[in-house]
Amino acid sequence: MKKVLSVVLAVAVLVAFTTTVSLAVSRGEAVKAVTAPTIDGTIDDMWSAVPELESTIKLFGTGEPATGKTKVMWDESTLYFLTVVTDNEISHTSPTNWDKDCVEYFVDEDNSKGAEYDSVDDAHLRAGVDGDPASAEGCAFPEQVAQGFAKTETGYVVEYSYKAMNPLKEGQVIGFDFMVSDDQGDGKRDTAMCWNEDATGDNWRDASVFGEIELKGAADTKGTAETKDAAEDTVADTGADVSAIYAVGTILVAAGAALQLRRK
Ligand SMILES: [Ca+2]
Ligand SMILES: [Ca+2]
Ligand SMILES: [Ca+2]
Ligand SMILES: [Ca+2]
Repeated sequence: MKKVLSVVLAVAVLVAFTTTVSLAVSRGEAVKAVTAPTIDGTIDDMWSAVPELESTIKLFGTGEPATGKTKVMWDESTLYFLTVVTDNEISHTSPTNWDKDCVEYFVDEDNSKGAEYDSVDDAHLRAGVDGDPASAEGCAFPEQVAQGFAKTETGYVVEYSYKAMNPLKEGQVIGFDFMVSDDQGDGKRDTAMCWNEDATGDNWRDASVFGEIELKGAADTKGTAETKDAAEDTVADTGADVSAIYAVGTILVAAGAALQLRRK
């Protein structure tokens, strides 16, 4: 009986471990830009070497949301974002920024994860659509940002640059998230989709809920081999996959414990 009890306890501890160790912060990679992309809404060739981050986390809303895929590049002074959005109706009729179609970027350069924006290097950046001006909080504006926009058959493309508050360097991990908001035309936001698994809807005021991206070196000039690895790493690094690995590990250990019990 004692043995049964200790095995049950061991399994319970492992299950608890699995739950608490789940790493829900999304992690991705940015590629160093050898030359700066042109911020005009036309996708430069160099973007093809950058892994995608997808907005899979629905913060609120019902129905089919607008979704986006974002790529990040960087150099010593600047972060560059490219977001390809699927949105069947472009709308920026509302007088309030957050009720319009838009892409928002959230940056915490030193990844300090403050529960409030730190007034040092945290920024909330908003790219408007179809001539709607960009806006930004937590940084100087408009000197630090530039925005390009283009409509596509399935939505739109945003290209965006943000001049960093401090010099950026390879290997640096910055706090980051992006959000795609969608209005279907009545001037009220319908859905919002984020990249970071831990997103709470507070990313406009709380830098502790951002994901993380690592500033990697320039892409392999010969082709996509290095890029492919980077993309696979990005997927492997998400919290969901880490949780899955721990869950499988727990099942294996629990199965081992049961076997041990049967043997005794
Ligand atoms: Ca461009
Ligand atoms: Ca829309
Ligand atoms: Ca910070
Ligand atoms: Ca609406």
